[in-house]
Amino acid sequence: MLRFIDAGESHGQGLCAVIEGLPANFTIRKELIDKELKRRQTGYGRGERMKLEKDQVEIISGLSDNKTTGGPVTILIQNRDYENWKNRKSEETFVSVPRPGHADLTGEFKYGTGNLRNSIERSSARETAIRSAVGALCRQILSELGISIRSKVQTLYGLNDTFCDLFDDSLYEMIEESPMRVLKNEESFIALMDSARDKGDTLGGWVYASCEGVMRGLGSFMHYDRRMDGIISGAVMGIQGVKQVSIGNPFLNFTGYTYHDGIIYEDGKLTRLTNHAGGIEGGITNGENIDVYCYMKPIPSILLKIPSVDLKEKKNTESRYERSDVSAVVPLSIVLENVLAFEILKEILNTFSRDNKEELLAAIKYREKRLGELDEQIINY
Ligand code: EPS
Repeated sequence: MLRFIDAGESHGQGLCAVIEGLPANFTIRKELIDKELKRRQTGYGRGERMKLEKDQVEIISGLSDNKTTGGPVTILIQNRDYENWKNRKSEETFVSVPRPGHADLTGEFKYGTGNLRNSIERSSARETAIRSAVGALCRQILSELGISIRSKVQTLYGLNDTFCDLFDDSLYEMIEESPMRVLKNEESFIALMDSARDKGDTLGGWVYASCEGVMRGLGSFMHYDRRMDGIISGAVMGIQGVKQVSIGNPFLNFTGYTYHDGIIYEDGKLTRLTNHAGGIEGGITNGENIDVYCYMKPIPSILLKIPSVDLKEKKNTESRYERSDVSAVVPLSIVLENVLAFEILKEILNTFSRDNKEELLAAIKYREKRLGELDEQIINY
């Protein structure tokens, strides 16, 4: 079983994760993890914090000669902003007015530490740095299995970008170069972001990720908690600020006739005419790309005032501003890719539980051979 646990606060010393259950003998390159961390930090709509941080990972266990040993891999990311926070007195960081929409108030209901700062620190989306690093490690293994994951921003507030095939390299190059991770309308997206910032407001939006090369047969309908769509959407909902998840494009209207993806037999293979199901049917991957869309709400740290309460003074007041981003849809796109990488690798290892690379590759090949034979038998069916 592949699992990880992470720890760390937004302005504490750093973030760390221990990843357990990785098969041995896969090469892991630190620079590829750092590259993902950099992708997550860049993009339009970020606030002042990203000018301070230069996220890089330290790997302190579980590798030998850059290869997994099968032991737990421990990774660390330092918070540079810690230097600015470590000597702050508790009166300076004390918070008693919750921001509506943030975890400030619900965290206090639950943990009752008497200082909202404690909930703010751990609930912060800063944690997505370490979660992305975990996924970035996993996607190096996925890449050896022929699986790749790409993403883009699909909407910002009411503004839509065009739909496209993320595995069209020339289009994807344009998305990777765009500070909004969009294909068209980049100027309108930037103008919308600027106008929200000028008004002291924030914006939400949809991002889209697609996973190519995922083998048939991951997940199961045998029990509700083994369904691949449930597993993926649960993990994606676990990203800070995410409020909706869809497997397959949620923006299109269908009837049964137009939705369901016709099955055809072509070039010795079973394939689909379309992929409206987003690569999952009956909770099991069908070999088409896994398409995931998710919506992030507008960030709750806004300059505009929203009614709130001073819990210490016990009186009505207005929400308090905390430095933040205008929108995190661009980093969400990268976080989504990496969260998907972990979940897909986890399900591969649930399906083909093996302790080292060679045995894992052989098990996958065996399944593919059997499915290849199944494809062939259809001719004589
Ligand atoms: C966040 C608030 C901001 C973001 C942060 C998430 O941080 P700060 O409070 O230090 O300005 O920049 O995101 C990150 C630090 C990051 O690495 O993504 C929040 O409240 O969730």
